[in-house]
Amino acid sequence: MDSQQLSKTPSLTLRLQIITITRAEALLLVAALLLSGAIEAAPRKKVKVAEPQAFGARADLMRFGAALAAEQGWDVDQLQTQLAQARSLPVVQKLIMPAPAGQAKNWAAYRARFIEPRRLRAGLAFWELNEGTLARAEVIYGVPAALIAGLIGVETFYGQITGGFRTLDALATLGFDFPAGRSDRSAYFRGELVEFLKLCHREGLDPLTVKGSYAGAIGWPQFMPGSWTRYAIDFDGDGHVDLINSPADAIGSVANYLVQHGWQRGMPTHYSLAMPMATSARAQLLAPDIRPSFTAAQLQQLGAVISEAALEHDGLMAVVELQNGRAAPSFSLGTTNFYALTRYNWSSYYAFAVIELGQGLVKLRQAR
Ligand SMILES: [Ca+2]
Repeated sequence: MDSQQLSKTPSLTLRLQIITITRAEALLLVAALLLSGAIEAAPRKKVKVAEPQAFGARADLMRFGAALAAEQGWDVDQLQTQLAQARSLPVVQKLIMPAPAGQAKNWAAYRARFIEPRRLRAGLAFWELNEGTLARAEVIYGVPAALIAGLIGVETFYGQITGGFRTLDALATLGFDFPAGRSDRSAYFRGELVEFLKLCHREGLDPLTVKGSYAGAIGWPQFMPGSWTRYAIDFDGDGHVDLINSPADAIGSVANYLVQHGWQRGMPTHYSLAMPMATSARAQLLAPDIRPSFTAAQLQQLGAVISEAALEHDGLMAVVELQNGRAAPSFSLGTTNFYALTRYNWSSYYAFAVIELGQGLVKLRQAR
């Protein structure tokens, strides 16, 4: 989730990467690779990385531990002993680097990863099992059950893929051995390590056993520790905020996160739109990226053709672009609620995957 924000810039669409080779060139390349056997081998090829190294009593981590223990009134030796067992993971350093250029953004391909039969089946089972909780979250927070179910499905396949990195290792690596070659976010990760250790203390978790993503996101909804502290809630009433074992806490926490990031009850996430032909008008419409910036009247003045519902929308909208590989891109109008979804993960593709997985689940439920 919001660990992703570290890699995000305000101009998402500007960062989209475009394949510049023609179809004929691509076919030739594929043929050549097939002949060479490289395609067979490519997907299995593992990136070689160095072995993990225990931090041990490294001075910077020990100073960090001493300061935190003093501030929190914890046992210094115990904390330093735990921290010394953190491992610096080269694979985490690799994963935090930006994706290599040259891959075309393709909404259909992205969508197919998430809106597919296995995930839909798992989502249906999740919804049935948690029907009352999802309905309660919708009543209290105004976030549709479909959207919460869609989001948890995209994040972790309904709790099945929550990440295999020890959170202590991930956060210590990024906090104390942040790789060179991209903007330094080590201070952010040291802050998350503090939040993680406080969270473990508060909830009685062993910091050496908690696992999550390479960036430190944890549990069913993949909250970073700081987000857990700020936005997670106890939604099953057992007195603990448990995003690792309680789907109910995850459901309530996702809804609360979205509300805290601007979600408004009853507002659609998006509307349809036909773009104007004029290049300058298009550029103006796309300039603010996914930040809602235009009224319905302004959109019309710039030559966009918008739906009846969008005409009546009370609030600002953004023109959202999804690239379709080498085919023409798709455009839609994102509302404040669409923007709230992208606060979870700063990507229009992500937000639409969440929305469409939710819609797929609704259809399946109606067809039962
Ligand atoms: Ca709970």
